[in-house]
Amino acid sequence: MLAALMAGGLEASARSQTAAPEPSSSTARPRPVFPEETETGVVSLPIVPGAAAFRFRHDRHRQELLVYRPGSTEPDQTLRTDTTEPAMSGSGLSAIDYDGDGDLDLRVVAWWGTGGVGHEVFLYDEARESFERSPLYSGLASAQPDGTGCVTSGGSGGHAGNIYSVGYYCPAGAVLEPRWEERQDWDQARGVYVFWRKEWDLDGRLQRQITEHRRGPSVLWSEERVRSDATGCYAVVVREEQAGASTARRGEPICPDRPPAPR
Ligand SMILES: [Ca+2]
Repeated sequence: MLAALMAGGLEASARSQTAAPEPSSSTARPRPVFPEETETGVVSLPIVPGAAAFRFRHDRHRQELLVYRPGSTEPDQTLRTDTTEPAMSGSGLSAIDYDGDGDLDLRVVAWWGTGGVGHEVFLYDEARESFERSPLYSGLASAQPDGTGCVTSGGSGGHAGNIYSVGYYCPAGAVLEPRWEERQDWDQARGVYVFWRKEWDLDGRLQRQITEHRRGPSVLWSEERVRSDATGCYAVVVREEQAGASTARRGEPICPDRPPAPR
């Protein structure tokens, strides 16, 4: 599922005709902090709010990120940075709170292109005063943490942003689980963009699924499936646009004979 993200625009999502569920927290979305580049290559970043800044030196050639705790003159930690491309500018290093614990975490640009930008992410562990690579958040396309540990992630695959995939993901143990995902592809045979949106509940059950055939600003055809908690079945409504008139009809309900397999 995450692989799809790599191929597929956050900006495109903003044009979506369906509203995304808001994160449960009212916390303001964190913003990345970029260090001031220096001639020596040693840069400072605040990690723990109110405390002295850490210093870092990223050697892209050796793929090493040296970490200096406040007051240290020698590196306290060496992190491996598996980066395949040069940063767009500077060291490629910045800090943002991924996991929502209030401390900033490190990220290093690992790849970038028209599909977005991917980072190697290192979470700060305040108890250990050290950083650890996060397999959970590393490599996601254009991930934007929302301050709760969840991230929006996705990328554009072309057609001026009309081909894209984007989703909202939250940690569940060792994986990120989707809360919603959207995707739009071009269907050459029909000459339409096909748009999908799926929404899951907190137990991982698919609650709602929308499929649309879009041409320009018009939705020519759509199908919406909504799950009933009482029956476990999905009510189906199909809408069609023909000769300027819109029709809607109920389809046969879809009743999975067993609950969806855990993802
Ligand atoms: Ca953090």
